[in-house]
Amino acid sequence: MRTQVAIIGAGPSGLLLGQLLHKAGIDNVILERQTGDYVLGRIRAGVLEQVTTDLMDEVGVNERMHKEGLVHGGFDMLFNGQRHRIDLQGLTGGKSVMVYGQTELTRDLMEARAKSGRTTVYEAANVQVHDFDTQRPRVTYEKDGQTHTLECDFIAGCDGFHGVCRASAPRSAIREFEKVYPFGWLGLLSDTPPVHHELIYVRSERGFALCSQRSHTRSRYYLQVPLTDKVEAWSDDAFWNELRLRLDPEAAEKLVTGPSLEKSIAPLRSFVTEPLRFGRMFLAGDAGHIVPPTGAKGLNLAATDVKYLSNALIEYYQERSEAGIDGYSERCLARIWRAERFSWWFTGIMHNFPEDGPIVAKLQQAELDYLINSEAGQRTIAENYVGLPLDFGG
Ligand code: RFL
Ligand code: PHB
Repeated sequence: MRTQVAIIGAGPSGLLLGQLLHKAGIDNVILERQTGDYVLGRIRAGVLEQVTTDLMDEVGVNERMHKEGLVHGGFDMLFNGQRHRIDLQGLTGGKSVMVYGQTELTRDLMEARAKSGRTTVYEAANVQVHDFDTQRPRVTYEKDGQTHTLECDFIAGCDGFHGVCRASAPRSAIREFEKVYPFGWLGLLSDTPPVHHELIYVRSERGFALCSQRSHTRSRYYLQVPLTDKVEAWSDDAFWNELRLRLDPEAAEKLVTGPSLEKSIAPLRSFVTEPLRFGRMFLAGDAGHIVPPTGAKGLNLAATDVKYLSNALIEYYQERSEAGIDGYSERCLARIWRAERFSWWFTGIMHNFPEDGPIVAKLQQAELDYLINSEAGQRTIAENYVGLPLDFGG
């Protein structure tokens, strides 16, 4: 088989890249290790920045998103027992975010992919990338007991943090920056009405909590937990009791509980790979970087990476110019580091770091107190949360 761009991974970055290239008439094949249902079963992001919804508009996969997505013009921060609203719209000249689950966005992109007629191979085993340092890269994979070869012009590594593409880059050409946090997030999904119409980010002495949602009838909650905790040890009752203890009395009173549909623990990490290009192979999304989820940036960064990458590839095919692909890594990394900084900082002021001692907790409280009482402070949070413009910094 031959194609122009071989895309590894059918998560949001691979599917969105496939759609952007398809719209520009560029042939592409997606190879995914798992089944489609498995990919859809992963409960992850919930908050889309406007740049992401704009991209979904651009590829024409937006009908259900605009019908079912919830536009949020602000969110609450709870600390020292008090809730404070960050008025995203008022502080950013009218910008907002949209609450629409990654599962739904992925499902919409999968349906559009099926309609596009381009090839997607699910359950592609033992995917390996070859010769990306030459003009004629290849990808091999196994399907139904047979080995296949996909010849291509470029390889897009959209295969997430544990993927094969980054792992195949020569160690001498790659630099990795990593910070692993000493706690994880225990998430619970339930068919219960959200405790509040907007999100609540909670800093409490018992640890961070987040009240999020997927719809008016489906809630998503998170608790900061030690990395040693096992999800099996957390009964639904234990989760709800602990959440209540981290909320303010009004929210604790209002909280509607119910059986969990899903419960899992995710570790928190900041991670960046430099560069994001190795000859004719590019990394995009979680394959190249990870942010702690506090800033809700992971999926949005994946979307902007593939926007930059599709622009670069379209420029290559339409204008025979390599300027875009040459600049891809640097351009993406500037945006990635800004989001990494915000996510690291927001994680740092909202979580408990018991090993750092009581002075750090006091300093966190003082910082939050300053931010919330300063319009400049609130604006800094708001403009980063809604997402910096694509051309920020030139
Ligand atoms: P994905 O989604 O991991 O998809 C990669 C795909 O590649 C496949 N794959 C392979 N295929 C073939 N061969 C191989 N060797 C392969 N290895 C892997 C995998 O099966 C998979 O299908 O990466 P992608 O597309 O870059 O998307 C990134 C996002 O999924 C991620 O950044 C977000 O979910 C992060 N995130 C959030 N982001 C936000 O923008 N807003 C949020 O509110 C938000 N909340 C979250 C989050 C992530 C979380 N977890 C669990 C990590 C909340 C949580 C709890
Ligand atoms: C979610 O709804 O899963 C979610 C929302 C906001 C975050 C992280 C996760 O910052």
